[in-house]
Amino acid sequence: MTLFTRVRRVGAALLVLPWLALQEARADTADYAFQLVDKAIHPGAADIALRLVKKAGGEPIPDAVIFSARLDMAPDHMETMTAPVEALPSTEPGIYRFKLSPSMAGNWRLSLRAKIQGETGTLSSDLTFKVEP
Ligand SMILES: [Cu+2]
Repeated sequence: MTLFTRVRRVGAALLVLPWLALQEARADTADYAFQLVDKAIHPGAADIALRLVKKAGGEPIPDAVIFSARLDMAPDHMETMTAPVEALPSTEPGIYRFKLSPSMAGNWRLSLRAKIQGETGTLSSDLTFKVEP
């Protein structure tokens, strides 16, 4: 079992938490956001880097635990079209790397759920970006 498989099982367990608890948790982490560092992504396999920052001040936040990551084409009304997301080792504090394998050009959404050190809530973050032909 890979680390990421285990991480995803934790994510699945957390998804059964009552909806209200999730809403409450999100308020605790509203001060944080993931930002896409890479801009050019093409169909196939692409290694990308995300920066996790505190919105006020923009300082990088290390050691967050991303327990769920889903890539789909919801922005182009193809929510059921998903593509693999693989977590890669981080190379610097506050940077989180993934291998994405989008199958076609168009607009994609990366949905992340993460725990932040010292915060009790769950950060729920959706990033949309264009995959160029
Ligand atoms: Cu599609």
